Amino acid sequence: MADTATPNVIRRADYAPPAFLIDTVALEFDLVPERTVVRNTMRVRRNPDASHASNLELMGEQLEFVSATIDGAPFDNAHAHEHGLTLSNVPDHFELTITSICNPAENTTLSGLYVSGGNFFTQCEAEGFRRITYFLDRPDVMATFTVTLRASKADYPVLLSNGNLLEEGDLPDGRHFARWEDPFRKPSYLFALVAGKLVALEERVKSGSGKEKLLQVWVEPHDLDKTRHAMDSLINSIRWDEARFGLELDLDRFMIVAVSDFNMGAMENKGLNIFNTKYVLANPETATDTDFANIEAVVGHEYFHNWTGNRVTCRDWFQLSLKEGLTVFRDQEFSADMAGGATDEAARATKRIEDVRVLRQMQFAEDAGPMAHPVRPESYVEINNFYTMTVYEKGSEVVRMYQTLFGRDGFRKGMDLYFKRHDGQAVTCDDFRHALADANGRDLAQFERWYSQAGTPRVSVRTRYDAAQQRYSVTLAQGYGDAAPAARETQKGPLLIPFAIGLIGKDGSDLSLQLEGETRASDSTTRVLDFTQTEQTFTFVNVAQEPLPSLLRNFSAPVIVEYDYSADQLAFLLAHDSDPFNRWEAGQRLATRELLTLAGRAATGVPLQLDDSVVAAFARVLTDETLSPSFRELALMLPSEAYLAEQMAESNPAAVHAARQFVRKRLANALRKDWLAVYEKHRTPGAYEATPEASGHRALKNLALSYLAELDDPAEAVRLASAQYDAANNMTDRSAALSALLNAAAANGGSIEAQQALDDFYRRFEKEPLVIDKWFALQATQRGSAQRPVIEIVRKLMAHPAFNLKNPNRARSLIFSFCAANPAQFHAEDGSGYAFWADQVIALDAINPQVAARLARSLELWRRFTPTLRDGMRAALEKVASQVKSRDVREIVEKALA
Ligand code: B3K
Ligand code: ZN
Repeated sequence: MADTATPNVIRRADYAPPAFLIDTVALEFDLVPERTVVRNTMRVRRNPDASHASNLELMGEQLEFVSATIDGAPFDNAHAHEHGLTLSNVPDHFELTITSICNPAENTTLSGLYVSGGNFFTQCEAEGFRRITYFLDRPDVMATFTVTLRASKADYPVLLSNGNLLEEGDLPDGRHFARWEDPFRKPSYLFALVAGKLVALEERVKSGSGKEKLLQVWVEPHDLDKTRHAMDSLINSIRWDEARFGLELDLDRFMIVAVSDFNMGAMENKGLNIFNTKYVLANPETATDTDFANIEAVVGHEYFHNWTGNRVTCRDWFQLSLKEGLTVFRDQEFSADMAGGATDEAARATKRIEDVRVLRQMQFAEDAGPMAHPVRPESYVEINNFYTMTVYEKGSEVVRMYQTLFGRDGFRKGMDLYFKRHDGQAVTCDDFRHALADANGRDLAQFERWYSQAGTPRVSVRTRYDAAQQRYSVTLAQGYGDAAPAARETQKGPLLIPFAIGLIGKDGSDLSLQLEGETRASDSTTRVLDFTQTEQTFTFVNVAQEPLPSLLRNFSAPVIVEYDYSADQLAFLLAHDSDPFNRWEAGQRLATRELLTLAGRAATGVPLQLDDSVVAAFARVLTDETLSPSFRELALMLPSEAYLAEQMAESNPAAVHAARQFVRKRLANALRKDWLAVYEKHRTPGAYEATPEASGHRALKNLALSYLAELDDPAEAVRLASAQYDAANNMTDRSAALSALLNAAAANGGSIEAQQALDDFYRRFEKEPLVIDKWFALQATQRGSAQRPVIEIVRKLMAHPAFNLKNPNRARSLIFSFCAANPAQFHAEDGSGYAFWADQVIALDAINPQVAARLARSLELWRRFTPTLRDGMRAALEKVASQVKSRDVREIVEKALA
């Protein structure tokens, strides 16, 4: 219904090849902030594989058309309109030159060519190139680009574009130029230019075949001391892609540029990656361990796109996961290898747990609401709304399943075949699947459903032990439960689910596994079952004792497993499972179940109590010195409030908050001595090191501090946190101490120590925008109280001189942090959070639709909440729907209300 009511729905089924192709592009830019002139000369020809069209329809937005010539002669049959330029009755092949003007200074959308901090930057994916010049701005039109940049030499001493620098020199009137050439054909979304006052950290490395490569990380001069980690991450990425996939850097030069105004994380433009400063700049004083890890992951991600995305690109935007799912999988594997190599399963598991936590909290929620869509969507109104958790994170899980099915070597064979077949092409998710299938001699027709069906699959498990026959049967049944309407209409049949399983004996060790019909037990104590039918039974034989099943080891498929474990069984798995992921999972299941029961009680006003056995299970993890600190930190962290609220039949954020706080306080008070001991033991004195080990110690120590801040008498925690704040030589410890002080003070409406630390933090880092973002975010996500609701603090901060709605990082640090990461305060019964949300979506809509649309999504699950909250959210959504202008926000709110 939404589809017919909304105009301009783009459908996958309507794909048609372009009527014309463009082989070469020569761009000339005269860069002036308010009035940049772009001259674009293209070699155009009719596409032999498309149906005939007499007109050439070029896309263009927010451009002032100046002139068009064909083969050097003025062309009068050119008609400029709101969406582009129509050239009527064009020849079969010709050289087309178009001159147009754009206004980068006024471009607050940060899509196309824009000015940030006095420098020029571009962002073209998905459809920003048409805001720079008229073009066939679609990924299946691939051309080679030459780019000439001209600008004032004093104002823009550095002029960069894709590929290799051909020449540079001076021009009259204090201007200069640079000419760049990218030897590889590419779609327009990978075009980039940068011009301004920037400096670079440089390094020369030899690639696998012995060729020398120039690597540069470009930043504003005062940030040069924060580039080392990004450079190291880039070098590690280059080495890793050679070693793991045999993929070499194909250009002589590879550049990363940091910009502080950026809509997302980073962009993989060919040879000229443009990054949000957040994912480049780091030193121990300004960046946390998480920041260091994120920088490594994002630098890797964008670098890996050079092959998965750039050399082989997408035929159309419905295939987005072809490059994004695959590249997320590659960056996850890179980070895991960097942390634990190929064999340290415990270290790899830390990364896996973090990734799965994000998937379950964010992607499962997406799949349960009005924006639910398959990994390969069927339709969209605004493609920028489909850079989603489903396309990225579920897409990555889909790619991971090939590796789970075929092993690392089989996966590598599939990748090799994919590049052999498709290098230089714009292809589809089907092409990728066929390469994996053919390289491994397996029919993967059923696997296609992972790309076309939305919703989170549920696998329910029944087990039966026959002691006399020594047989253990596991019956798996798959379905989607009560799926969201948007998901339900895509569901056609059962999936091929690689279901990894182990069986655990009474002493906690793995039993050997032999399936019925096999002549002997397999070497591995984990088996990946090919689960392909709606219901299927797998029978293990020679099972001498009744085992405890360890299900979906290492999270072998993006599904929800339903199995009725007792609390004792979960505690046993938490203590013994040889699969580190499932050890963590057992603790999470135990905690989730307990927390949901408590939230139900809190919702109806019944007093809360926590079973001693749960406290005991946590105590064992806390004091188990054989477990790595990072694992303990993950295992002792309770599921997030957002995740828990989503699990309730009717989401009740206040009840979830009450329950979770109750458990945190109970664990804090009951295990006070242990938390203190852990706090002392895991300090990291001496110089800061960003290694996984050191950051594991800090994570566990700071988790202990956060629990200590929950004590009924927090005086000791406040003393420890203040001392840690003052003595910290790194941002991880300093921000954790500040957060502990804020939360310890919340119940009393604030404290002197917390206020002093906040003021000190601001003064200390006034000149570091990324740290000031943290200062805003810490306040927006802090715990509130009846006397001091966080909305009041947020409103006040909106008027702070350092707040700036136009800067996406700053908007995210205050507004998104409050609306999306502080559920108990945002969902206040009085609707104050929703009113604030509506005002901000509307304000952002006029500045930057992409950022506004992201914020708009924080109410999409409104139907799942309690009646009062539901009414408040609907009213706010209706208000936004009646006022927004952009296609981006309109799609989100209309889908939410439909
Ligand atoms: N490909 C870009 C995302 C572009 C988003 C456009 N709205 C970054 C990435 O995934 O690597
Ligand atoms: Zn990407």
